[in-house]
Amino acid sequence: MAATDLARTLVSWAVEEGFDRAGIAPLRPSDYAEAFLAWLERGEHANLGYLERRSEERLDPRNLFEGAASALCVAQQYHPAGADPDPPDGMLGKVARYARGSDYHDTMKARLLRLADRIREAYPEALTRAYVDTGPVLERELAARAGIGSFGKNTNLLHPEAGSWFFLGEIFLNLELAPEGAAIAELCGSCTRCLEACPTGALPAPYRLDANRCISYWTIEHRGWLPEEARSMIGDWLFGCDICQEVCPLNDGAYVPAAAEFAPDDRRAALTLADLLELSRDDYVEAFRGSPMKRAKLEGLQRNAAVVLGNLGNREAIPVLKRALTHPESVVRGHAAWALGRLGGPESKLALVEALAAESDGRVRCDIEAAIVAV
Ligand code: B12
Repeated sequence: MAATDLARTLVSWAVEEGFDRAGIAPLRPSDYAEAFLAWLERGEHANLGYLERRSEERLDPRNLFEGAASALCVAQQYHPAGADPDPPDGMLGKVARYARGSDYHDTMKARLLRLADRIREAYPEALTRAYVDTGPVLERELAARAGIGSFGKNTNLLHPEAGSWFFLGEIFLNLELAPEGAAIAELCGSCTRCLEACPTGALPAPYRLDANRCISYWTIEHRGWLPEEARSMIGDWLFGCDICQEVCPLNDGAYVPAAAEFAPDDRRAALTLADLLELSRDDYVEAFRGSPMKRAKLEGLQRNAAVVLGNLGNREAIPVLKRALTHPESVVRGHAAWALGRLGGPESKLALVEALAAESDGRVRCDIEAAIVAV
């Protein structure tokens, strides 16, 4: 079959498999290698050390395996029409839209693997490798080349009708395929809304994100203690952040229907920050089964919940934060102390003084002492 017909066939199979859009990117070295290496050099990847590794594949995907020649790139919409964008404040933290339903890593990977099976059955000479998120590849650049979107100034890939509420994945193939999917022209024009709206200055320049200042990075990827500055930075975000996407004019009304699996899960939508702080491991396993929020682990979510309660300033949270001062995880105790310091008042102070007397972990003691000074 000619390279063009084959490319069209694979794209149509991807859509049949349930992906919203697909295109073909012939493999070649990255056009943005210099920008990527400069980003690493500036340390704007924060503690995401894995991005420093496997550059020969990331910057030239032909090195992924012998004969790798093309990528079948796919997009999957995740913002379901009618989903409540902002939970009411008080005792609820915000969860990025992508993380309210099932884990896209699992559901998209299953679709990609079925698609890869179909390709290999029809073309036994085909070698395939499927990735969603976790491969050593610059997925946005490949998808841009496959006509799935174009880079926005917030670094997200944008589509004129679908905005940026979509995930990316791809199957790398040893088949020579013609490019399929016309490149989408630059869409931002003179707009700089995302750069201005980011409350933490994580977008210091167009097409450049500094993870050290990104709420999404701190709430999802950072393990252990949050530095003092990051605690106030995360505001009311429990997991992830959508601010740079919410303000994008292309996302205004861009509610392309999403697969049902990404609808908010009732088991989690009802959990208040207080519920989360006191969730047992068994209940966590049950409520977060199949959720992308598991990436932060239970103690990470509880750490974030304590911090958000401190940032929300709702004094009704004092009792639950007091109980969290005896939490088995030191990171949760330390952040609960910080939150009590933020909420202030004599009840918080007394609890902190009592906790200090009983606490033996040096790091938690530091947090309690600082909180006592702050109350
Ligand atoms: C590390 C990572 C993060 C990090 C760092 C983000 C970042 N911008 O790099 C953190 C944890 C902060 C993060 C957050 C989010 N992420 Co993320 N993340 C990734 C991951 C694993 C690697 C990204 C990477 O390589 N970054 C390095 C930077 C330098 O590369 P880049 O983002 O591709 O940027 C390119 C441009 O900057 C371009 N460029 C440079 N200069 C110039 C100049 C011009 C003019 C142009 C046009 C381009 C350009 O070159 C770079 C290299 O290709 C990818 C999956 C993957 N393997 O690609 C998902 C991915 C990018 N993330 C995704 C998502 C959904 C998110 C969040 C929306 C989640 C959330 N709601 O909290 C946020 C969005 C934050 C943001 N504005 O980027 C999706 C994006 C889908 C889309 N429509 O774009 C991806 C593709 C995962 C997936 N499979 O769907 N993420």
